[in-house]
Amino acid sequence: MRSLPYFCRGEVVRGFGRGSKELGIPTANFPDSVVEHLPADISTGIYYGWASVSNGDIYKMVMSIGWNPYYKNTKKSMETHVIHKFKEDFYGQILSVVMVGYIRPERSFDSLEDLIAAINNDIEEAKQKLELPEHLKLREDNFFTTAPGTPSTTNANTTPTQTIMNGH
Ligand code: ADP
Ligand code: RBF
Ligand code: MG
Repeated sequence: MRSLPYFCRGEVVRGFGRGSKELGIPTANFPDSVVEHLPADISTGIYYGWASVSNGDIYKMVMSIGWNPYYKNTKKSMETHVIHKFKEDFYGQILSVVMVGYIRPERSFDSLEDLIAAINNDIEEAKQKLELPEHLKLREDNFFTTAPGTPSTTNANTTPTQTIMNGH
């Protein structure tokens, strides 16, 4: 995938409300505008990388892009699980991510337990891979230090062209 690493940011919107949080794996969903801007060579599937909320700390993340075959969604989504325990929800805030590597395609599972086990494996793989020097380097990218905060009508920084961006 030529487009990796892929940098993007956008507002955190409400997702399918399936209670992923109750399963211990909340996923912050990006709006359609961000999903629609993905380059053609970023295929659906599971990715790992770095993420930060507003101008906060940078954490490891795993992301699922696609139609969630287990749930047979009709809408393509891009959902990020940040590998960190947050005290509060952050709907409406700007999530900045850099996708650095691909883990696997999306697939269906026989049970919810199997889906959760697969996601937990993805998290372990992400934690390991992100320790590689080439990946640790991206954590230091200026992209994160210049992240805009909460969207506001008076802040020119949060116009769509700047909240949605690609590092290439
Ligand atoms: P939804 O269906 O609205 O996406 P989820 O159950 O997936 O609901 O929960 C996602 C929300 O949980 C995020 O939008 C965010 O506000 C919050 N959240 C709390 N901790 C995390 C985390 N570690 N990673 C992602 N989102 C988190
Ligand atoms: N959904 C699927 O249907 N198939 C998958 O293979 C799949 N893999 C995922 C991997 C990760 C790392 C994450 C964060 C989500 C994944 N999902 C997948 C999406 C999942 O179904 C969604 O977040 C649910 O809302 C969890 O209950
Ligand atoms: Mg979600």
